[in-house]
Amino acid sequence: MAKDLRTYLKQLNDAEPGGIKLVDTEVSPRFGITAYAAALAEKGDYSALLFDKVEGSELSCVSNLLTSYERIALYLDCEVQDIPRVYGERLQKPIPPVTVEREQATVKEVVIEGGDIDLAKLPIPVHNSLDGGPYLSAGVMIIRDPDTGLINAGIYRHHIFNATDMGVWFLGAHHGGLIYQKYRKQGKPAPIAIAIGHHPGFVMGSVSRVQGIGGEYEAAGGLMGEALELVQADTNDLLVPAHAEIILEGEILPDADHPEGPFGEWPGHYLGGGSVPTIRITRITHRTNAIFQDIVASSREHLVVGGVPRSGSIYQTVKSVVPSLKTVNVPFYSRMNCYISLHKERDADVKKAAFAALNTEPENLRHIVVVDDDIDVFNGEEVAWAIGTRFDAERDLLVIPKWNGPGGLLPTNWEYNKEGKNTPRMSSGAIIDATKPAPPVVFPERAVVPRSHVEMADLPALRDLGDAEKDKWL
Ligand SMILES: Cc1cc2nc3c(=O)[nH]c(=O)nc-3n(C[C@H](O)[C@H](O)[C@H](O)COP(=O)(O)O)c2cc1C
Ligand SMILES: [Mn+2]
Repeated sequence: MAKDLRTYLKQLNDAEPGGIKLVDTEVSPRFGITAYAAALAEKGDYSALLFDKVEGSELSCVSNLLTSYERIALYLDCEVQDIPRVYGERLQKPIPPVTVEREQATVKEVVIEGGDIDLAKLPIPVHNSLDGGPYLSAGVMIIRDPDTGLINAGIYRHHIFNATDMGVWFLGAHHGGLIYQKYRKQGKPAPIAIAIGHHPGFVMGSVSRVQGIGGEYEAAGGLMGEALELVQADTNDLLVPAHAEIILEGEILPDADHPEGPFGEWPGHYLGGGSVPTIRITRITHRTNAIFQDIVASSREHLVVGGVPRSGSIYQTVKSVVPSLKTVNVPFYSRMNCYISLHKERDADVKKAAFAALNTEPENLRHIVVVDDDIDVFNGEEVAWAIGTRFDAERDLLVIPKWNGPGGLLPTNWEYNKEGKNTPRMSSGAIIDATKPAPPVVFPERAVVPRSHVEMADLPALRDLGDAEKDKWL
């Protein structure tokens, strides 16, 4: 059976019993879905949520699915520490997709066309209090480059305008926007499809940094460990994932720009917006009992889904410059940071590694922290400890003025004033060298209890204080 959202849900349910929670009371798509995730997050609980009854829709909705590194490690079949290496290696071994007949394509089980199309019947949430409306936040938009014929895929936010129309917001040099501009220059509509709900390897393949236009289907195959099955779209010449939960087909209109936003974005503020092109949906196909997949843009899930692919690419480039690299982490709690651990052989290793990382992800990275290989970069406390103990700002801080921007989604890339008019600006990058000096300099040893003795501690024998002890001491 081909891998899809459902095979992953089963894998997760088996590996992490209780990791998927069912909400079978009716919720409103307006804040009702995000309210559950927010209430759980306040308790430090990031369970996946399956909403069975969303007001106004017959479909269910899954949210909060990919909220932890463990859930990524599950489908990559590796340890958390090894995610960047394994992810990078899988991207280096892309697997070409295969095409199946319509009869085999589960996404064609239900077809909605013409006047029956109504986006309000999909459980598309309004996420945060000031959002301008419902947003499709985890749809993978597929578009063909008219010059080369190559198919490109990526996730772009879609503000729902009415029953058939939605916006599309492209950042900077993302291929989706570059391809759309080619159609627009010719005054032609751009045929597109949007896939909603699939295996995490497909979702993350589509947001991986693949060189050149196209290649995301192949990257998805590499991550899934099998060829992605595609099927011919009904209304245009695109090939779309045959086992997505839902496919929207339509076109980006060349001459119907529309205001969009506000929208709570991954840096946790309302960012982006302005006038964007309109997509008109002309057909919907979906599986029986389709599960709509949502990723709350301002939540941990977005940061895991967006950050892990970057860690994979950064691992590959840094490793080629500094072979003694141990691992890297673009942490889910601050995706503008990147933590790199390495076995320092010479002092120059630090800056070589940091610049390689910055150049792999120039859009979002601002702060590179380099630590020694005794520091676990997946543990923010350890990284903070290394900064506190091995970093001297005067000597070990390198500021790179005007590194990011201008504008975009980083709040620091804007100048704010009391009139409320924002002007795009550049903001700086920084390299924080929190490593010990390179050999032969001798630095104090880290204080630890001998490992062999830690392992001898008889933990199962521990018990609470009994009456005898209470009488004795309390
Ligand atoms: C949940 C999620 C939402 C995203 N939203 C947007 C978006 O609104 N606009 C955008 O340009 N990129 C967005 N991205 C990033 C792109 O999908 C990503 O950089 C992708 O690799 C771009 O592919 P492309 O260069 O082929 O267009 C998002 C990523 C994730 C994980
Ligand atoms: Mn691309």
